[in-house]
Amino acid sequence: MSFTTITYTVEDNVAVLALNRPERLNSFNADMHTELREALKCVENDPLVRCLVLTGAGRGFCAGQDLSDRNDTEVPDLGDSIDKNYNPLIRKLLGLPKPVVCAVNGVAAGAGASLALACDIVVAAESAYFVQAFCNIGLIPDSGSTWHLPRAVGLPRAKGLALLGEKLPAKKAEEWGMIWKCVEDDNLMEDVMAMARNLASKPTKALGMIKAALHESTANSHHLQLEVEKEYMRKAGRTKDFREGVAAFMEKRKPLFKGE
Ligand code: T3D
Repeated sequence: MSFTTITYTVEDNVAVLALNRPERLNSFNADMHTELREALKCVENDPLVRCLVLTGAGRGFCAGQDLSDRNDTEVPDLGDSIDKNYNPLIRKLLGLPKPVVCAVNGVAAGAGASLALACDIVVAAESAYFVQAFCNIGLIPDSGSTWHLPRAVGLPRAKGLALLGEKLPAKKAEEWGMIWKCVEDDNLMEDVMAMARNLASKPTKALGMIKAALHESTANSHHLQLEVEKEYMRKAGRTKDFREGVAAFMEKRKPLFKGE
């Protein structure tokens, strides 16, 4: 498959998707949204893909919407843009029954920051930073940021970030619990790929169910969540990987999970 605004490769059961418009800090345009949809379909449907790594080409991760597409005199319907492009992208990532690791290689601004927050595990290079840039141009945080941010860092910090639109360095994002960890710039891809290969060797179906159960917990009472756990446990118990996990434990060997 050939793409122009992203790159997509698969190796060792890990798909690596890189946003690839470095001259615009990988900001989103219509073509990129179309190609992202195509690539995420491949991730979802390819049984060989058991983990996705999302990153950016060049010095930035993603600077949100390409503002040169918004620089005209017509009043745009941004709700339409959110509905057609951003919300489906975020929903797809959250609903993907496979782990998604985000390697934040540089600035993540606007919807680029929201994109990172929608991934399951976020690892950022030390020189990277996050900006809720929306308020700087008269917009509001989108792509799930108003949902993820307060849950990740608490309401007072979420408000500070969203209202001030200042840079949050990766190290501070780690201290605040907004991301999994911050690593030295030179180690970013090596660390992320090691993590991704490890995730890809785990029982994929169970990982998908863990992700879904954790997401569902945010809307459920404790009582209801116990029921959710029961149902996923029922499904997990029927997977081949569960049988393999128990057999390997009993035989004192390393399990060989196949994502089945
Ligand atoms: O519209 C809808 O559909 C609704 C949805 C909206 C979602 C959103 O994401 S709204 C928020 C949009 N994003 C921003 O407001 C961020 C704008 N960019 C910046 O604030 C800064 O560029 C950064 C903080 C991200 C990085 O700063 P810096 O100093 O490292 O780089 P720079 O010099 O500003 O940018 C480098 C180049 O990338 C530059 O081009 P040039 O001058 O070299 O030709 C710059 O114009 C371009 N660039 C950066 N961000 C964008 C962009 N071009 C278009 N759109 C961008 N978002």
